[in-house]
Amino acid sequence: QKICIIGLGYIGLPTAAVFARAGFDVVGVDINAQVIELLNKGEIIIEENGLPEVVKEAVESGKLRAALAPEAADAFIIAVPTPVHEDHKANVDYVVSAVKQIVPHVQKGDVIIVESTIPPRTIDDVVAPIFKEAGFNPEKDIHLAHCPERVLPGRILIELVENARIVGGLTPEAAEKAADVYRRVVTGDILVTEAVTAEMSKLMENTFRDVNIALANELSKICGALGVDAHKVIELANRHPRVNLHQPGPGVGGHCLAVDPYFIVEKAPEEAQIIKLSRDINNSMPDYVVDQVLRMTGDIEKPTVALLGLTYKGNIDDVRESPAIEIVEKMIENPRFDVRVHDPHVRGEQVKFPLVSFEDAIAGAHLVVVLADHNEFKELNKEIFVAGMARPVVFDTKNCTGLTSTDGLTVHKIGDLR
Ligand code: SAJ
Repeated sequence: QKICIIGLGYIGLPTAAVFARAGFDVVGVDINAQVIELLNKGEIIIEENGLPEVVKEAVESGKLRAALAPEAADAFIIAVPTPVHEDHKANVDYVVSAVKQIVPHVQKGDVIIVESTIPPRTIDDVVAPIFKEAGFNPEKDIHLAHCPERVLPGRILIELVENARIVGGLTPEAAEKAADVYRRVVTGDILVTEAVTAEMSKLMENTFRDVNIALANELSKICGALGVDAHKVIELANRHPRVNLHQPGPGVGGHCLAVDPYFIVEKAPEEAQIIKLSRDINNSMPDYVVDQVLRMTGDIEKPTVALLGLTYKGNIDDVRESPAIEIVEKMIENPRFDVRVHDPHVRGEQVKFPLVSFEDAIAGAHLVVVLADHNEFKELNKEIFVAGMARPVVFDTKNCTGLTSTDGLTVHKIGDLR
């Protein structure tokens, strides 16, 4: 069986590799010529555990190759981004153009799967009509489905195979046909439903997490105002068998949690109250962090502040929608600070400001702010800071370093300043 996958990013590429490993003939399509050229040599530019090896093997076996244009196949999988516009409305342009791109190659009986996250009703109201216009009966001639990806960056190769998978068809038959495709690679349960239910389920998964993180962030602000240790409260409350408070932090980033809830708000603005407020609370965190930094350094005329970690979470190289980037930019703009930035996972060309080594970042600094929970930062010990900094103060916004205030070192967490 042949599969054509449109979009070779964080989802499309591992998906292509996993299907190739399972014996499918896979052609991966992307608009980025560099990605195509590299992939055909068995190389990739994204960082993901285990991915380089699986891709290399798939390309060498001849089961995976890359091309700039789609080709006829038995199944098509669309894995392109769905960004949000400035006004927080979903931008499904990439999905629409991917669908239009494959239409000339689609034959009756083919399975067409959209994995990209899409607002509720997009399969019914946007994708199906494109096939109708092209002369297909979308309910009879083809099998159209939405199968949202639910993998966690850093664990993509494991979760692609092991997670339960929602398969929502435009028709029950479409759902079954799409499910058959995933059954060849997925060991988790395949959950068959309607397209619109699949769309809504995917969005609610990420919304659930975003709302819960907002609750944790609000808790940390409340604790800051009342002089209570938020992390201790979370630790203790979570010993209740039915409570699972999430972790506060410098904000919510990435291309999923910081975006998907808006797709629901857009479709039901009157009803989606908690969802909207949660987005606002999480978006307020970078300013809150900068405020805390100002208070920690208020007594120094032009403090040197080392900012460690730029990615939206630890041990990845992805800076999309990263609150850390927002914090860095706000601090660089503020003439009060002398800012130095370091991230062991980020390359200089990914960001608009200079990056320095860890040693250069902390040398002579008055404050270190940890903004991502990379493993590298979890291994740092007190002596490194005491020896290198002008004033050894660490603001651990991710509560990840394991450092506590002891002789010679002051450690702050989110929300611990009154
Ligand atoms: N975060 C917190 N506190 C927490 C947990 C996370 O502040 O307690 C922050 C992280 O630092 C990060 C953001 O939230 O900035 C998002 O990170 P994440 O690890 O929660 O999730 P993503 O965006 O990497 O991946 C999510 C996952 N969704 C869920 O866990 C419900 C993943 O399974 C989805 O496939 C992915 O979104 C997606 O593509 O939709």
